[in-house]
Amino acid sequence: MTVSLVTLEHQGAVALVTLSSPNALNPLTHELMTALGNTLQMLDADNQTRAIVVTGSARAFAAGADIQAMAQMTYARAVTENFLADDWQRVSTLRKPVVAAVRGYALGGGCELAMIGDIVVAGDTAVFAQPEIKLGLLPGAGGTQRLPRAVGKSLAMEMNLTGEPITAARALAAGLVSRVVPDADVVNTALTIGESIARHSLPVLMAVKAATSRAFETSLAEGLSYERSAFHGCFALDDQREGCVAFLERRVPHFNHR
Ligand code: DAK
Repeated sequence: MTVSLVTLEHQGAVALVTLSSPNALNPLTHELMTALGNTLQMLDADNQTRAIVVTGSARAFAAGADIQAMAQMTYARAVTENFLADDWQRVSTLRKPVVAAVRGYALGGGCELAMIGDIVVAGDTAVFAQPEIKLGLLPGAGGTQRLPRAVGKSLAMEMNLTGEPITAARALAAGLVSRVVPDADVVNTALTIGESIARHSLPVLMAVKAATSRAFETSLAEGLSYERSAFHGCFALDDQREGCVAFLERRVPHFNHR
């Protein structure tokens, strides 16, 4: 029997990708990460898709990397096989906007996968943690890098050094998530955000994502320079003219994504 580890649905220009491991905790096995990477890379290349929502089960967005596999791992193999690196590279290099819709546990790699989302929506019972320290490990996919950028040094250090979880309410206050809604509304809220994104011009959406992401990767002067170039570049697009003219004509713009 072939089990589909990832399910894909389309709602207009928004794709909904659901981690569907037989274990509802969605441990991020190599097989699951391969299926997720394949799906996300395909959507990133698909002209009809302008926003991607990633979610898990009602019990867990994901409970982290596969501890079974890590229990067997050696240093030599981790280094020579570049353990986990390729799987994660493929899910973290998307150019289209990604909304993570988190219900239940987002632990370790699950929290890091949520942070790959450009926007994170959480259910009110969601739990975020970087519990790797309890396994004799440190976070490996952004817990020491994206997390402090999202929540600041003190809370990131507390999470990484204690491994203890934070609630959705605390994640909201810290800036890890953009909204907290009832668990039952998480996916629909993320899809609504996705639809609101997908109304816009695809090349401009990609430019916004790239430029905003720069804010976490470079100096202010470099980031502002990048932003200005990207802004000037918009004047090469039909969609820029259409957007401005539609505003002046008091009508909805019809973007052609070029
Ligand atoms: N991996 C494998 N199996 C897992 C798992 C995981 N992460 N989480 C849970 N399971 C399995 C359990 O072993 C158990 O299996 P059976 O005994 O039934 O065969 C089953 O799922 C149910 O789990 P529990 O019995 O523990 O369920 P509870 O409701 O009592 O607890 C829990 C739920 C989510 C609180 C608990 O299972 C838990 O604490 N899970 C582990 C969470 C964790 O420590 N996650 C961090 C893993 S380290 C990197 C990229 C990524 C990473 C590193 C590097 N690179 C790009 C280099 C990421 C690292 C990590 O995520």
